[in-house]
Amino acid sequence: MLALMVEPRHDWVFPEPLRLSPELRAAASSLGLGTVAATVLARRGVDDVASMTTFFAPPRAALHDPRRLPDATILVDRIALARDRAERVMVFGDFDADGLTGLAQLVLALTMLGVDAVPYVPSRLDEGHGLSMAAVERSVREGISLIVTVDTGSTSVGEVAAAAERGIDVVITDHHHVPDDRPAAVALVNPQRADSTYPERRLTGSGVAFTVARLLLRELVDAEAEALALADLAAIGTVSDVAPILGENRAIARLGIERMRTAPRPGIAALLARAGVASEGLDLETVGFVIAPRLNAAGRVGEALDAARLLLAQTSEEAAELAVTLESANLMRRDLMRAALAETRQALGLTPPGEAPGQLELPEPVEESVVHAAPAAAPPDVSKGHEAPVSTGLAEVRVVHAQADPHAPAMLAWGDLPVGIIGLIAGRVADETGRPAVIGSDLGDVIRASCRGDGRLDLAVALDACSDLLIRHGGHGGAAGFEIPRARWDAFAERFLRLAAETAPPAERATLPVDLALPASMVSYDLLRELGRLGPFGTGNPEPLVAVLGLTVHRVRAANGGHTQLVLRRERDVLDGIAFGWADLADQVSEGDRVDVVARLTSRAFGGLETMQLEVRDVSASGAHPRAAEVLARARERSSGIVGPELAVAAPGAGA
Ligand SMILES: [Mn+2]
Repeated sequence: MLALMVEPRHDWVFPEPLRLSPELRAAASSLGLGTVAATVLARRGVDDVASMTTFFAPPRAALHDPRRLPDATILVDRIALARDRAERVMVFGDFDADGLTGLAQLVLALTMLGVDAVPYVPSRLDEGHGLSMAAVERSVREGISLIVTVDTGSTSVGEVAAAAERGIDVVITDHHHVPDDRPAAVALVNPQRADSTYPERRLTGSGVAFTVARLLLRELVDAEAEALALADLAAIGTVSDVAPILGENRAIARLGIERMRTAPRPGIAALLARAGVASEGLDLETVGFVIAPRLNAAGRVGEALDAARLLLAQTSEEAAELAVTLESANLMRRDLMRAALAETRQALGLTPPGEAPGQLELPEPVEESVVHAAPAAAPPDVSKGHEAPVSTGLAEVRVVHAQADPHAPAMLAWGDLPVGIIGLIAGRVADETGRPAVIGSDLGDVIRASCRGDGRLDLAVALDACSDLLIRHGGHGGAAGFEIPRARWDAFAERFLRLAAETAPPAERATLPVDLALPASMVSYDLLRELGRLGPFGTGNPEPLVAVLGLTVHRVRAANGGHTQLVLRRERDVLDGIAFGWADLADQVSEGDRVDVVARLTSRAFGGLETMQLEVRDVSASGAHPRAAEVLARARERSSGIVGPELAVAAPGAGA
């Protein structure tokens, strides 16, 4: 008799049964893909023969014609002119990983064209987002007559005008929202333009830069293949900006991974070596957890130009030196985050969460800036005058003011927190509490704040409703930012809390969408391999989660590093399982318990043997899910031939 039953940590959401058309099943089969994997793919929108064929075709086939970019012809002509006139050209890239990798691509492409390209990365603390006046002034001093922006500039009306007054042309390449009042740039290359006919609107700044590089090298020297070798950089920016890895972004990711695995450029090789990661098995998770945070860290602690130099490095000696700088920037950023987060948690009255040592760091959330998203461009010098020394010394991290109620409908705090990490802190607090979080950095008379949502309160709407209190604001439903006079913070907090309280209360348990639900007997190496073909996995195309039903705990033990190791028995054999960062699990299940698990299927090579492992995300008593019986019954009917496999929630991985 079971005294205690293990409680799942999430509400599992099983997929609805899906019937694949005979054509789609035939297409999948001819691609060597079974019905189960094809069903997962179809649920992700790859549900007709053409898109499935493209999905598995060589990635180059999914790249669009770069001449369809808005202002493509003007751009090509202006760069040709710069080359013919031997002009100096500044490539102005934003300071995050997307901007830096985009900048590196355009500097490399222009250099290949014989253009004198000067990289410029603005200071996050002093210059903020957008083309900066400091860059315009430097162009004047250094005889630069053309500025090409990357990942920024679509709202830089004043700066572009100021550049024009000084005889400097500006070409903008960007992927951010384009306001009605556009800057008067020579070209505005942005697939987000209302009149853009470019087929892919989800490119990031580095994706646009990649497409621009393809355009220039193809039109001016007929060497588009050279541009394809820049895909590693475009892939890093794409992952870092949390763009969906679908469509052209998926093609970029595939090309980029291939490049980084087989022939990483010196900077990437050095960065991976410093981090102790081998390039051979690199995937998008490596990019998101190892590469992008290190590039972003450089910007957050004021060393972004070093990150750009690293990406541009031509020798491994130069790269190794710069990788050391970046690694220490990353450590500094990590310490800073840790201290700031601990301080913020305490101020908010939150209990520290169960530490999960050994667990990989969470990926960095998207950084949405005020200026990026501001619907109307704010006057360029709004933030002048309060360039308070945002210290990176740990002693300076201090929360001045917070709602010290852990049950409040929203989490709000501000203090001496570096601007570079407030978005990260807000993201963590929102994740942890399931409530919207607003974290502000004290800039003197003004507080600059980052907000992260809870999936219910629309932050863009909420900030609009507070706009009379704010200096400026912008962003989306899930992530936003603003600036506010310090004196108005309390009024803002009161109104924001009321708005948050009006939205639905948080659900008791978070939901866990499951891609497949199947009896344990159907877990196989074939299934593992087929699901693996749906990668690379990332945002928009996550690694499939499988509900494996009908297992018996054969062995369970707490492992080092706060993990739990399991041996799970099915009919004739056992499956290995590991629950990372879930130490309590060892106390919640006992040998002999009948359980269902949600896991991703992985394999490890061990002494030359491949072993399958279930990376367990959740566990429940077997059969507790309301649809578990239905899944098992359907599988039984199927094996007795009553129901065709296409009707099933899950079907055997037979390709034929
Ligand atoms: Mn970007």
